[in-house]
Amino acid sequence: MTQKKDQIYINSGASSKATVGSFKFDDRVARVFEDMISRSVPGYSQILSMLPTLTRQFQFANLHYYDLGCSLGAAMLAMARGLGDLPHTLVGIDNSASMIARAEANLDGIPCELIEQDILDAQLLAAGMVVMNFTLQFIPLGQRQALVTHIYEQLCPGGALILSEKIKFDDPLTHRALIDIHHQYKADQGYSDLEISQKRDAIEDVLIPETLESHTARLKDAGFSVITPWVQNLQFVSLLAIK
Ligand code: GEK
Repeated sequence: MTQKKDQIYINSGASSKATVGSFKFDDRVARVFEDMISRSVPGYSQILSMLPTLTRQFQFANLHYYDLGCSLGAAMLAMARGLGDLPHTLVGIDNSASMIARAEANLDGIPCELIEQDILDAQLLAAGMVVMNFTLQFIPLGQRQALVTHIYEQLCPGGALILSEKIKFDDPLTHRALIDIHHQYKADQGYSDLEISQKRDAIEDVLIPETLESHTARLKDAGFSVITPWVQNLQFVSLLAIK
């Protein structure tokens, strides 16, 4: 993949919340997304590096392996590595045309399907594993349970959902402490204070985090029998849910 530097909020020219505008997964973002997510989400590369191992653990022949909100296809590449020679259908879905176009180039030569579609409209087929790596957080709150339940219904017994999310904390001191450390992390990655605050303003209406307890309760309601965080780095958590 190509690594172009995220300078979106250096060049935005905006000086206030009203002028920053809402965050969109458009071509400007897709072009720099790899750099943006790795400098913004501590633990992102750790999750990707473990995905081949997790995928090997949930191998079921002739089933679908989904990446919902696949962006540039990074998780699909990792899943393909884990699937090896197993007969399977690897599917990535994203509603950003720019992301899908770039994912197609990144996954050139890997047998898979890439679909430009809202994951809320997706009719999933029988699946061995579903990855939602930092995507559910962009789905309206009222539609999250139906989506997670649909995933559960399409997974085979023993199949897994890997759900990575930015979470919030009920305790205001914990919440504040982790936000402050995360801002320090972004500053350490080279983002200026202005870039950090403009990105926060742009994304706050579109990325709606929930507590770990809410995610766990939703997965339980869907029917998952094993539900456990397997990675946490600050407020970025990945959950393993097994049917
Ligand atoms: C990775 N998983 O690199 N339907 C389809 N796609 C959507 C929807 C929707 N309703 N809403 C948002 N997206 C990736 C990273 S990024 C995470 C995922 C982030 C897509 C959106 O277009 C974007 O590509 C992705 O979900 C979220 O492992 O930016 O924090």
